[in-house]
Amino acid sequence: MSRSCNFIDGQWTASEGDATLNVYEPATGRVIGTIADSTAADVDRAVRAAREAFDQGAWGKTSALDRSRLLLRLGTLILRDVERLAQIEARDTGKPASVARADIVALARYFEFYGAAADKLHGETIPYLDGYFVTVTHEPHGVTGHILPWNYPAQMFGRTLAPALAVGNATVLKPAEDACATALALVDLLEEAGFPRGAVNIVTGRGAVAGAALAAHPGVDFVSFTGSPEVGQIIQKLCADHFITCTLELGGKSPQIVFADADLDAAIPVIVKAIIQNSGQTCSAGSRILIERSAYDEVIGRLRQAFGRVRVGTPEMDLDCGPIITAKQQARVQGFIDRAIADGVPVLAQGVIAEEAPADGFYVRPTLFGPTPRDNLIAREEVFGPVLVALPFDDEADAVALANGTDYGLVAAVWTRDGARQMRLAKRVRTGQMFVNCYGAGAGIELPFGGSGKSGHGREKGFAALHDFSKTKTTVFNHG
Ligand code: TXE
Repeated sequence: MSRSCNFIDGQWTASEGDATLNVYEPATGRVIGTIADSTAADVDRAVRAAREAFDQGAWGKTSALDRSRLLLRLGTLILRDVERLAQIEARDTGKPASVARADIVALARYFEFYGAAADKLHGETIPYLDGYFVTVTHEPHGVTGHILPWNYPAQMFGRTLAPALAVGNATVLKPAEDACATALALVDLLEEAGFPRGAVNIVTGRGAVAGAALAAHPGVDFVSFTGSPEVGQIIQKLCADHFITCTLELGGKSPQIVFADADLDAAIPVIVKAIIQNSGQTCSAGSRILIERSAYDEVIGRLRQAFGRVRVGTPEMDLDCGPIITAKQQARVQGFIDRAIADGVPVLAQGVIAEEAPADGFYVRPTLFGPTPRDNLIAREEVFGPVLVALPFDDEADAVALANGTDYGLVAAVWTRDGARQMRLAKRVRTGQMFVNCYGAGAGIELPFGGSGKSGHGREKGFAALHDFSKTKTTVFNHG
C-alpha cells in the first residue's frame, strides 16, 4: 500500500542508498509494505528543490489568491476521496474506520480553513515620525521543515502544511516512519490540485537520520516538530546551531478537574472519550481525572462502569479503540500499566479486547487506576495509551496545585456549575487550551493550540499558525 520512494521536486525518487524500512499493520502485526529509508543526501536534495521552488520557481511567484485557490482545491479533492484515504489511514494506523474517516474530513478542513485565510493575513501601518510611512508585512520564512508523528498522520499533514503553504513557504515533510501511507497517497491529489513542483517535498525514513538531517540543514529556515520531548530537545538544539526557530508540540498529562457540583451525566462520557480516543495516543488526551474528594466515590462508580464497557478491535470492527501503533509502543504502554500495578496502584476497571482481534496485533486493555499516589510515575508521565489515572483533591487550591503539578501544560478542563470558579480556574491552570464543561469540542482547527514546559512551545491551528509560519518585515518609507 505504500510507495518506497520519496517525492522530491515533483518526481517520485528512489532513496540514494536504495534502502527500505518495513511498514507494519498495527491490527495484525503483519508487514504490509516498505518505505524509503532515506539518507541525509536525500534530505539535501529535497531541501534544494524547495529552495529553488521558493527562490526561482513558480511556487515563489504565486500570489496569496493563487495559494488560496490551490489549498481550497486540495481540500475539495480530499473530500472527494475521503473513503479511499480513510481506508489507507485506518490500515496504516489501526484507527477504527469511523475515526479514520473523521480524521480525513479534518485534514480537508485544514486546507479549507487555511485556503480561505491565505489572502487575509493583513499587515499594518504604524504612525511614526513626520515624513515617514511605515508598513509591517508578513513574509514566509522560506523553506520550512516538517517532522510529523504517527498518531494523527493525516490530520498532522494538514495542520502543519496548510498554514505553511498558505503563507508561501516551500516545504519538506518527514512523516513518521511508523505511519506515512496517507502522506504519500496525498501526492496524487497535490498534483491534481496543481501545486507547482518543489512546493511540497516528502522524504520518508528514520528520525535520527532523515529527521535530524532536516532540522540540521542550513537551507531550512524554520522547523515544525511534533513528537516526544526528548526528540523535541534535540530538534531545538539542531535549530539553534543554525540560528532558526521551531515549534515543538510534545504531548501532555492533561487534567480533567471535576468538582462535586459538576453535571456528571454530561461529564463522564466526555471524560472517557478524551482518554480512549485514538487509544490514548493523543497529545491532548485527558489522561488525569482530578476529583473533589466529596464526590470521589460517585465519580469513580460511574467511570468504572463506562470503562468496563470500552471495547478494542480492528479498524473494520469500528469499536471504541484500535490497537497501539507499533510493538514498541505497545510494550511501552503495557510497561507503564505493569509498573503501576507492581507499585500497588489499584486497577479500578479495564476495557475488553474483542476475541476476534488478531492475536499478533498491538492491542492493550484500556485501564483506569485510582486512587493514584501523586508522585507515582503513572500520575506524572505521559503514557500515550488508553490509561486514565484518578486522583482525589481537597479544595480549589489543591486542585490547581495538582493540575499544575506536572512538567507539562497543554490542555485542561474544569467541570463545575459555579461560574466564578470556572473563571478562577481558567486563569490559574497552566495550559495552552482550557475547556470549561467540555473537552476537545471537535477538531478545533480554528482554535490556537500549543503548550508550555515539556509540552513544547509555539502555536498551531487558527490564525496563530499563520503567524508562526511567517515573520514580520518592517519597511520605513521616507517621503519627507
Ligand atoms: O516519538 P519520536 P516516538 C510521545 C509519546 C510517545 C513518545 C515516543 O509519549 O510515547 O513520544 O514516541 C522523528 N531527529 N509522542 O518514539 O521519536 C520520528 O522519525 C529528528 C507525542 O514515536 O519523537 C518521527 O517522525 N527527528 C506526540 C517524529 O520524530 C526525529 C506524538 C516523532 O518521533 C529524531 C508522538 C531525531 N533525532 C509521540 N528522532 C504528540 N505530541 O502528539 C525521531 N524523530
